[in-house]
Amino acid sequence: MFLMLTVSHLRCEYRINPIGLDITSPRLSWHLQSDLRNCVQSDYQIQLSRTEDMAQIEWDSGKKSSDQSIHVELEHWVPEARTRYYYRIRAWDRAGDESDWSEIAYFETGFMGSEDAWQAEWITVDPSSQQDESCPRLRTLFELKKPVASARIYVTALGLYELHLNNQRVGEAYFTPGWTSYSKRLQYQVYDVTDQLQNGQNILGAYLGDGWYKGHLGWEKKQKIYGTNAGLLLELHIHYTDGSEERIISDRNWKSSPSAIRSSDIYMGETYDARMESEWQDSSSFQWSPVRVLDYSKEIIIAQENVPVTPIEQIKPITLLTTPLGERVLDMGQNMVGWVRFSIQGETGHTVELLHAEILDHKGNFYTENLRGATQCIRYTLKGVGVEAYEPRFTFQGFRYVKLIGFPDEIRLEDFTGVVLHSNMERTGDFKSSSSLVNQLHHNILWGQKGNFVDVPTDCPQRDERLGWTGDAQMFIRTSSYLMNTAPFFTKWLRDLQADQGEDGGIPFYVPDLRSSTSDGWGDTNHSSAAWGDAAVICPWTIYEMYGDVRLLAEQYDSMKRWINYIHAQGENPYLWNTGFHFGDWLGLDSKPDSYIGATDKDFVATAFYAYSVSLTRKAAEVLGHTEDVTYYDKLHDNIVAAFQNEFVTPAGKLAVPTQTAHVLALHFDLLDSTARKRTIDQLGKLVADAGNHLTTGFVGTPYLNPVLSDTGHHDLAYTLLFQEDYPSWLYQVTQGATTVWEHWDGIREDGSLWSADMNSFNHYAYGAIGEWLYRYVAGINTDEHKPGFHIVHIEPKPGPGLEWVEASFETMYGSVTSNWYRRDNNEMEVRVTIPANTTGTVLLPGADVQTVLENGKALAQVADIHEIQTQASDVRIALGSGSYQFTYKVLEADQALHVQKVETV
Ligand code: RAM
Repeated sequence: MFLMLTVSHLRCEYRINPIGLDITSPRLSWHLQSDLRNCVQSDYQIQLSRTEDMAQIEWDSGKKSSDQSIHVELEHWVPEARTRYYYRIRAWDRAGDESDWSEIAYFETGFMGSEDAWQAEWITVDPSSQQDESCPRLRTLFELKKPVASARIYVTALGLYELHLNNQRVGEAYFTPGWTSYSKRLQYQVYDVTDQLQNGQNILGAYLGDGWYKGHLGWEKKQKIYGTNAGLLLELHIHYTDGSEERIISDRNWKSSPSAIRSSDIYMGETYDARMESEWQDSSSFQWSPVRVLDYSKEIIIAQENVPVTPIEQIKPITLLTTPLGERVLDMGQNMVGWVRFSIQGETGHTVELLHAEILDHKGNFYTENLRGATQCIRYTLKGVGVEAYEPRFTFQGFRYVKLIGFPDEIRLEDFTGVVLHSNMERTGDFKSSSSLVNQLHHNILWGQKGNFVDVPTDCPQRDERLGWTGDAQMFIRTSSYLMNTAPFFTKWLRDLQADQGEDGGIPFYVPDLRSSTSDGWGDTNHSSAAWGDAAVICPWTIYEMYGDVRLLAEQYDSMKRWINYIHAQGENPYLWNTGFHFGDWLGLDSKPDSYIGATDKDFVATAFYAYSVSLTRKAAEVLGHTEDVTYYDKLHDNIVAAFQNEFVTPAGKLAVPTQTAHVLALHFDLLDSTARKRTIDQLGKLVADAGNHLTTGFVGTPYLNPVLSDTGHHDLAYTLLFQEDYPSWLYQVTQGATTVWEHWDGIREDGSLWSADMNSFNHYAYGAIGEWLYRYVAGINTDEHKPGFHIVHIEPKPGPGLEWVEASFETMYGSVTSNWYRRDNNEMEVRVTIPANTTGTVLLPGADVQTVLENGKALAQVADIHEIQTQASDVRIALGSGSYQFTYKVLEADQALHVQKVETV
């Protein structure tokens, strides 16, 4: 039979065939695909088996009448620990089609908190046998005498580990076990090593690196923040074909030795002496000495929550430069994060160095001052045998330029490869337009995400900081969730946020929080800035909207409430937040000279975010059915808004804080009555005009600036801001050759001088939050907060002066949404959209007359698949089912917003 309906893209907890889940009710999601429009799932069936042939069905949902196809739980079923479950799904749609069974996917559980978990012991190097700073190796040897059916390694470390089994690296993940709030939560990973075992003798070992656990961390460059000893905890579980099981565990019988990795540090780089390399089985360079058992908690160990960091792509240098100072520098052509893999041939004992920098200074020399104390240096000493290849493992660099020291006279570009590493999130968004500058901006935003989503959302990936700043995360979370599937990434981070939340409900400036992990404890000024701490609310809410993840919302709800309670308890008036330290509109251009803090009154910012977080927490309460809380937050919100108006709006309705950011926040958070709103909208237009049609906003105002302009009738102005190429603007840095987004609007000034080296990152995603406006407004792809996760897709393209076309796509949990629009000569407009199966959509055709719109050449009234047509002002709104549609029409002459002026693009 020819099937038109298919089920594909099987995911468990957002992941393809995950192993090591400790979730009692894992959620399954799938895509439905149909050749027909208007496809809605009527029923589904899920079957689960312990074998891939599905011979014996362990659990069967039966044909279940439901349109749910994301986050589906398996009712009345709990998985067993350390078990792989295969699953397949089929579906029926309302048109009566039935799909075939999907391909088979699987998920596998971890220890699930079972009692026999972690029989292994924590082991570490005995300090009496290793005094050097090298990364230790720990190993064990064992014999296998029977055929193996399957084998898994369960492993974690204090520090970072890299496992080797029979001289092969295990798995593809780097920087494992990942960075969490280590004293409270430490992830373990699970590897399927069935194929790496061999009959007879086997050798299993691990390198241990300092990593975030005990290497330099934070700008104060403290070491050993979480602990002093790198340690390993490992169990290898072997299932033999005869049904028996054996465990090889880390214990006092393991041996340790120093290694050729002479030192390694996330900020500082790696030093490697290849002369000291030795095979795992031999002891030619080092003695293998007894290990020490470490007394360390196993209670805090949790399964891996985030997707792992892996090498994602490779780039080749575009050229080799010689700078005016005579330095030999590779240009990778892209500010990237990861490292350089290189090959070299030379004499034994010769040392080469690679230094990494983001930019060249205005004279063209290699510039590293903005790295502050992070040396980012790779030092390699040759063994002198043939061609040697090297890449580091326990460090990463943020760089575009690589200074080569000690390399042979002749340098071949092909000997160098940039290895880009980041959390391996599925790419979901794509945006192309008629403007190559805007496309480059999109590229820069994407690379800002790649470089700063290395297990934790960081502010920067190069200097001695690289911290999970809460404010930056909330600013960029929606943009990042258009670009990639960030749900597991933020799930893990939000749990750390919750774990590091103070007893009083305060939220650290960055998560994982370093200070609460040291004996210094909480100081007065290291937590709970407005717009930073609000990440506790904005982030779970955004993940809920983007992925329909109610579970995460429920899990974070208590943390959200506690954050609100914290604010409520500050100051004398419980409805204003006018006490404490705040970053304000960080790096706003209207700041006093030499200040990082923009002109917008900090109490204004704090109170505005207070109201906003209460409004989102109220929504969360509604979703979660906490009706009493809904009433409470409603009232609280009213009181805050009243206090805000009393404090910051004149009786005549003028906003008393005369900055762009203040106007943007008051409008976006809906804090004004209609008179004040009208005046604020007009005044915002004037403020932007007074600044020569440029922005003056910092971290807090910028993310909402263009959305607010588009929402309040200043849409053309939003386009004007987008297309500015002189300072300050998004495209200024693009025209300066940026390949990532900068921390400062004027990181490199028009005269070539640089912002102070004490804080000048060229890879910082905060201002990249404009990406949200590109997807959500320009392409117009939006979800519906009442049907989150894009179960209803709203497509409202917003053309404007300067763009002739846009082609955007976004992979939702249900499948791919596209929104393409083309503004042709003669005012012809074409809008092509795709709504995924099992969702419904609305499409807004801007400047359209319902009489003249054609869908695939047919008048709208004749298109059977269209559910409803509404005319609103000069727009036509169409409600429709899934499928691809092509609308063409002539734009109404009067619609000014659509007049396209061609702008010069480079
Ligand atoms: C700097 C960075 C970071 C910001 C903090 C307040 O460290 O700019 O992004 O969040 O300051």
